[in-house]
Amino acid sequence: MFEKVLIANRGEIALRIHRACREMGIRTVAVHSTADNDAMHVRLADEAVCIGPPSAKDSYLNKAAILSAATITGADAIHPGYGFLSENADFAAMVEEHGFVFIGPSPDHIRMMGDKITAKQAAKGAGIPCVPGSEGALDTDQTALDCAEAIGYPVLIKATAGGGGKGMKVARTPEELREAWRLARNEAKAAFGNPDVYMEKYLGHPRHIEMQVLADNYGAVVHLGERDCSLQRRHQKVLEEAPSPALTPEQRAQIGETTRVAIAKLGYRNAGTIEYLYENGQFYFIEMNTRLQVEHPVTESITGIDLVREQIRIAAGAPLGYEQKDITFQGHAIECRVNAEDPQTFAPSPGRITGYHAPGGLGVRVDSGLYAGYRIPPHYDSMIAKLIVSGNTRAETLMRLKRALGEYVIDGVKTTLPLHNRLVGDEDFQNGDYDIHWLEKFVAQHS
Ligand code: MV4
Repeated sequence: MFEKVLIANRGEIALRIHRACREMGIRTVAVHSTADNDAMHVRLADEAVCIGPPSAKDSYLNKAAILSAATITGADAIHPGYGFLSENADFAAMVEEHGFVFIGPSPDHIRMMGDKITAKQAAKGAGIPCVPGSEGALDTDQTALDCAEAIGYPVLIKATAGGGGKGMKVARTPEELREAWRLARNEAKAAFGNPDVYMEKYLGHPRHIEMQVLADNYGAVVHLGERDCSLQRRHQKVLEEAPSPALTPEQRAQIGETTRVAIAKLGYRNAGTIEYLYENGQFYFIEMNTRLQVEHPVTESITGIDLVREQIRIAAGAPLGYEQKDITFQGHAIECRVNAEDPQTFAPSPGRITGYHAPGGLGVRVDSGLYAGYRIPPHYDSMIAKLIVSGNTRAETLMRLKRALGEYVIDGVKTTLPLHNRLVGDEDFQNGDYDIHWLEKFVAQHS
């Protein structure tokens, strides 16, 4: 096992990784920008190295500074968390070239899944159901028109270097498609330096359901069920739950087994998430995330498996040690992302936390680096806490969530807690009756 792990991240996820390391008897190295001198992840770690000024590109994205910090502290391995360098194949390769272990998949798998066309081709080849669409990139507008004719309108143009919704265009007619193809290519070129776009049949009202997998270095793979992440605003997830209110145990077992077998075929290792759109009882692959995800705690809640510990064990060369039949799902879990934002306009609200009280009690988990007196820097993502609530049933979880939200006090900055309070009181939400567009309408109604 590793003796020392460098955590190449900040905020709640740096704390989350530190906690897993501490329980495993592994020492931790925090890295931080000058804006994070007083951050909780720096205080808790065994050692801390300042790697640059506030701007992420000069600190948390500074590959050379992070590798230097690993060298001078004698770390064995680097955990990238989520965001920042977590899905940067070049960084993963550099980590290995410098003699450290990257706690994640191989650089080749990160690269394959980072390009949405190669990701989809790989998924399809491994037996994962995909959205009908173009074979690869659409190099001319005539290719696009022919493809749309074959699959039927409406269609969606997506950037191969995209993901997260950037550079997507819907087209309902050939005229719209010519324009969408041109615009999407220009946007993709400007945003990612790669103009390649591909096409999919546009699904009008899907849910966003993702499957969690764990794979060791010896071909063993398990799935840990799904998370329903349909509640998003502008491609930012707001609340996630496991299991999905839309699936039966049989549907879960079926898509889970298809996913598990495919991940084994791809020779993937470590933790991963396969994102699907789910509509009319059918699953359609859209992307794969090759990192730990923000919403991983809801899966931990219903499976009892510590995903970060498993990532570290796998990276250290340990076998999984259990099989699919050993994985059981118990109860329900919901995660609320708490952002330092105006709950109406979603404008960022950084600043000093003047008062802080986190909820507690049975089935309540708060992952956050907040404390009274902490100053939230303006340079990074606005997510400041995750409230994860679990119960034996969805109904019990909802009651407990309402109770926990009522206890949560964060003074000094605006937060999205009032949005969550409204959400848990909504009838559609209580019935699990929502798709990927539902939250945008909910937010519009309440502004
Ligand atoms: C789609 C889609 C409808 N049809 N693909 C948005 C982000 C990226 N991960 C994929 N996205 C979508 N792909 C087809 N063929 C609708 C979306 C989409 C979406 C997906 C998941 C969660 C929220 C969303 C909000 C708007 C659009």
